[in-house]
Amino acid sequence: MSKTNNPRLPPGQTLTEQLPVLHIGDIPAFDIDTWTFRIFGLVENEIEMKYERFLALPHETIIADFHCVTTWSRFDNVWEGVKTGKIAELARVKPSAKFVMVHCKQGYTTNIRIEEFFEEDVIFARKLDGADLTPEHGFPLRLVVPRLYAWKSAKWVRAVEFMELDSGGFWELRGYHNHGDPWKEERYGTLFKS
Ligand SMILES: Nc1nc2c(c(=O)[nH]1)N[C@H]1C(S)=C(S)[C@@H](COP(=O)(O)O)O[C@H]1N2
Ligand SMILES: [Mo]
Repeated sequence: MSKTNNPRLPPGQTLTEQLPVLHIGDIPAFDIDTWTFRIFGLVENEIEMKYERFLALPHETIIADFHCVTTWSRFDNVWEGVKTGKIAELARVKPSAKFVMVHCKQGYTTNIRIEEFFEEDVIFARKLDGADLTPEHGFPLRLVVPRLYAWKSAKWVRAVEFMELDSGGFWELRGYHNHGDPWKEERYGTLFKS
């Protein structure tokens, strides 16, 4: 790890070369027969797809920096997968939807504002730096939201829920900031502030 004056490094962050592994709980096993990806809530067309169908969706690649609230950042991660806009097309999100809740195997959740969920660089990633995600980095599928702290980049994603009202995810309910913009150092929320 090294400190730099790199303008790409948000305040309080330190650059790391290797992508660290960080999560709560055990790494879930992947079973292609039981794995499903579900889109529900405020949508016209609720979807539950199997892995083969997800693989057949058009894939794209983004290159983005990754900033964890515990102060490490890794630059130029190459993520390949399906952009959130494609998912919305299939599900036909209702105009009343203003927030999403991302649900993972093992119960981890995180909430995101809908306009930020649909930014151009937000992707359900299957690959990192040209190789399939490893189990510890979220195989077979993780969300990547590069403009927010990495706790919003949920690993082992299984469902996305479209909601009208905001609701806290796992870390958002435990003191992390509800929004999490690394450039504004939105690290901790109001729950534990005096
Ligand atoms: N399902 C799940 N996703 C998660 C987490 C978690 O605990 N469970 N931790 C988050 C946090 S805090 C970070 S920093 C990133 C780390 O991703 P990495 O382990 O691939 O570096 O995953 C995020 N996604
Ligand atoms: Mo993190």
